Amino acid sequence: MNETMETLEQALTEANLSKLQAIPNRKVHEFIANAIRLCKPMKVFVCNDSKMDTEYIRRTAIARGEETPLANPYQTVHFDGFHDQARDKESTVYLVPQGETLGKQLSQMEREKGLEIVKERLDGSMNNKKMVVRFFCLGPLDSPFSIPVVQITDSFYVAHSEDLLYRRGYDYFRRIPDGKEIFWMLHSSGKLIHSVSTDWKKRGVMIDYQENIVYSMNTQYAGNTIGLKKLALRLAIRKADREGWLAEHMFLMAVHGPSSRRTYFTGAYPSGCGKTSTSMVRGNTIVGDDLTYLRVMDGKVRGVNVERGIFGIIRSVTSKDDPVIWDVLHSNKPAIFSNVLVTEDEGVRWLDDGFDSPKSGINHSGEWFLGKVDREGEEIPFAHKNARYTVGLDGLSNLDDTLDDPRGVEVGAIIYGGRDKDTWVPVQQSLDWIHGVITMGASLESETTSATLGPRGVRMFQPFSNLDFISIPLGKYIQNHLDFVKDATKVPLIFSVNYFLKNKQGDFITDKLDKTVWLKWMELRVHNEVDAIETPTGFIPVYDDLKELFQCHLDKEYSREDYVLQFETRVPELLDKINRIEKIYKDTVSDAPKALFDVLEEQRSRLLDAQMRLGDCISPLKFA
Ligand code: SPV
Ligand code: MN
Repeated sequence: MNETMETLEQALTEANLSKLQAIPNRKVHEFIANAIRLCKPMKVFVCNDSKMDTEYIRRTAIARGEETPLANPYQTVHFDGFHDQARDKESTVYLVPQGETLGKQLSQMEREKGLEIVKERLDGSMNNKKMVVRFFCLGPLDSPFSIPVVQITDSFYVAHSEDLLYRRGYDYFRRIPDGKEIFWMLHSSGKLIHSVSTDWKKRGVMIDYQENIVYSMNTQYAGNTIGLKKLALRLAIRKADREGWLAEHMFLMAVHGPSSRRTYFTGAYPSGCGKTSTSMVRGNTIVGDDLTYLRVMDGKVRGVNVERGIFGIIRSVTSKDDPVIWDVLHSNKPAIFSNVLVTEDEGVRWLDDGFDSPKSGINHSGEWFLGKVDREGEEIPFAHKNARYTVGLDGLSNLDDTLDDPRGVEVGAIIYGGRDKDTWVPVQQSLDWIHGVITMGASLESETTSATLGPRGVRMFQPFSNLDFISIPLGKYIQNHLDFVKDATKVPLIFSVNYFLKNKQGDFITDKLDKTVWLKWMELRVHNEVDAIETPTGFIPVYDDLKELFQCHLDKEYSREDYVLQFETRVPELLDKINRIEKIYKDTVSDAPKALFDVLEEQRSRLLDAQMRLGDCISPLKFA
């Protein structure tokens, strides 16, 4: 008998072994056997797609204290460690084979050295725990987009979350051909006290792209542990690079136009900048809120949602602004809350939920009371700013009916948006594909938020909202975008949006719901049904069209003053931005395409020309 079978027979009960043997794939067996030898679990549970198995995962997450039931019997709450509340960019590294480099923008380590650290940290990491083995599919099943994934974890919370967020794939694994590329995820929460990872100083996410394996260690926060989310995205970007498609940090939605026309949009915004809320805007339908794969098929760009659920930021979710999510979170659909406050009556509260602040409860710091401070003397808010909800999309009243279409949907437009207080207008269309890729995607900047560890509110380079996950040299990634549509007969439009413009006093100058109008305007542009004004940085809306759209969709009087203030071309800020972006690419991206510098230079000279004629701050009416 070979070593793999020996390990599996020793570690698995007969029932679990037979579940595994029903998947006739040697590599699957080897990966699991290797993980068993390394992590030395007390027991192994192989989860199939049955209700019995998935219910066992949920119940065990509760029994082990990783989740706690709430008053609503369909809901639970999970807490991550006090220092483990967001994605840890610093400890996320690519393991790079000798002689290779991914460029200065990506954090990386010599592969052999990284694997030594992995071995040391995972050795015996499950010796008093049960290992869960799960099978999933990224993207719809049996589709050109499908990627099968094996997830191993010792966290039943992780396994349970994935059940809400991804398509079950045990049966799919039984029928995939032997040579099919598979992604492999191995996670251990490490040592636990009160169900919380304690070795967070040895936290790490290590991406061995040579073997398509991602290791996640000593952490529980979903963004660091849920293999199918950002860990698989990093592998998918490499696969997409090899195969000529794109793996993106984007929502996918249908914007509903006149006569119920549905036009599909993707949108890339950094975490915490309105991506989920845009995909949920009233009067439209959602396909996905976070991850999209894009391929050119029969000359058209088509996209799918990689996931089937939402791991969303709960802060500021209110019944008024987010009625669909609000309803799901108050229904009998399964939901996991994380890092919210649990009240005495087993309800949950989150920041800016529209009610008076609570005085006490349980949160990620334990027993919480008003005025509680951390070790540094900082006041602990009643819930974490990055508190989240995990739900399946199937509970949403605005779910688009194409979610599981194996061919995906035709994409009419792509949006790039960041958190930018002083530069970009609320919405504009790029001059063409290349201009959009370079001046919007590759030039995206955004202020940091609570979705990652570290300081907040700092303007950072965030190309394509995907920098945290890009796993190939950045210049190559940009070139792939430029080339992507070369065989397309219909090229999607590219837009930028900015929901975060402020006036000199520091107040936002657009309303939260105004994105409704920007979406409707973009939809009309896709079909050439509305005019636009050409400015040095792109096409912006005509006042009268916006006025009508505001009236029609928000029942709001939109003033010419607001329009002028929001859509003025801020030349000095735009020139500063070009200088910043150009410098980053010159200094840190040795393979940046020449087109990038050319397109930025053209934009600079258009801006300088306009500045000479019209001044620093140019009213949109002057371009009309
Ligand atoms: C994000 O931070 O972009 C998220 C949540 O969507 S995480 O799972 O942390 O990636
Ligand atoms: Mn995200």
